[in-house]
Amino acid sequence: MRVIMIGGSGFIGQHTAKFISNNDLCVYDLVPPSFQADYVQGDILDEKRLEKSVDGSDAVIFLASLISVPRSFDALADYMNVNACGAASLIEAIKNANKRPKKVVLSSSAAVYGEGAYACDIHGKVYPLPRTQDQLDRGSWEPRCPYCGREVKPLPQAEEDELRPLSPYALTKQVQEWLITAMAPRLGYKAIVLRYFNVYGPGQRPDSPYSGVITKFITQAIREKHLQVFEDGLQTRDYIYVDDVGEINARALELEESATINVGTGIRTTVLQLARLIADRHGVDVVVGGYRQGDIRHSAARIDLMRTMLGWQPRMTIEEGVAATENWMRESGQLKNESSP
Ligand code: UD2
Repeated sequence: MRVIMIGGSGFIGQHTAKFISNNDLCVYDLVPPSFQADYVQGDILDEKRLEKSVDGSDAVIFLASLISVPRSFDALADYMNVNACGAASLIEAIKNANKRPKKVVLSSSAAVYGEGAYACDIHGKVYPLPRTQDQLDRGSWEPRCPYCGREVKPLPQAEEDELRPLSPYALTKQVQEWLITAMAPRLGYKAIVLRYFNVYGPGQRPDSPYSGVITKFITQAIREKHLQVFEDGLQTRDYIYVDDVGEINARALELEESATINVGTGIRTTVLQLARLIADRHGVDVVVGGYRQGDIRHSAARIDLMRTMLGWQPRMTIEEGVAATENWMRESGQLKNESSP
């Protein structure tokens, strides 16, 4: 099968490549991949060049996106251009190709759920309103029932839940989902939307203020700085190791039907647990306080579809994954430049 990975040179692409190496693989990206594959240098918005690369491919794995929730508030046009227009550009390319691909696997994000669904003792399943600036300034971190104002308990995020994106980033992922899914029957491909939860592991950029929290904390700990945990640290995320995600992408290529599937572990970890896990190994402090605009409070996946449709169960525990990530950061010399943030 000829597979084209668009935006395939990045963090998730390099781990996906290991699991699809038995295919005829092509990477379309601005920078060349670090692994063996045909390579076309190109911009996601260059429809003509994209069309040439897509033409004749059996499947597309679409990984080209800007990924930071906080940065998306300051770079609206970039996020709309790369993420939303990028997906539109792919569709134009598919539409105009002589031989269209039969499958498109989209890397979407759990961010599309926004704050997600919660359980209220009185009102059952509810969708809390986004936390207001005033609530956050007062340190009132937990979402509340929109009807009675009581604190509510987070439910696992399920694929059929309402989508209520809370950041420009999340909105662009929803646009990608909508475009890729809605155009599938018209253009004759199957759309497999994968909603990644918090992906981490070797290859993730550690040196930017917008890096994922795990590589950021490991960087701070190795540099003997304190770890800055936002809110009260009891917010939760579902962290999934990047090799697990790579294998899931490979399995998604085998699916014969369109589907939308969560990609997580189903396990909630508080940011404080994560910080302590890393801080204790290094003997550094954890400092709690402050908050980030647009952050949701709780996030964990319901993974029944991932199990049944992809036959998959996550392998790496957070302890093993954090250790493997730290080894990679040390061995690959990621932290040589001490002046970077
Ligand atoms: C991640 C992904 C995003 C999306 C989403 C899906 C990155 C950079 N972002 O967003 O693309 O797919 O997951 O669930 O991978 N935090 C601290 N201290 C810090 C930095 C972060 O306490 O110095 C907290 C932050 O407030 C949040 C949690 O750590 O509660 C995770 O933050 P993140 O930036 O790693 O990821 P998130 O969930 O915003």
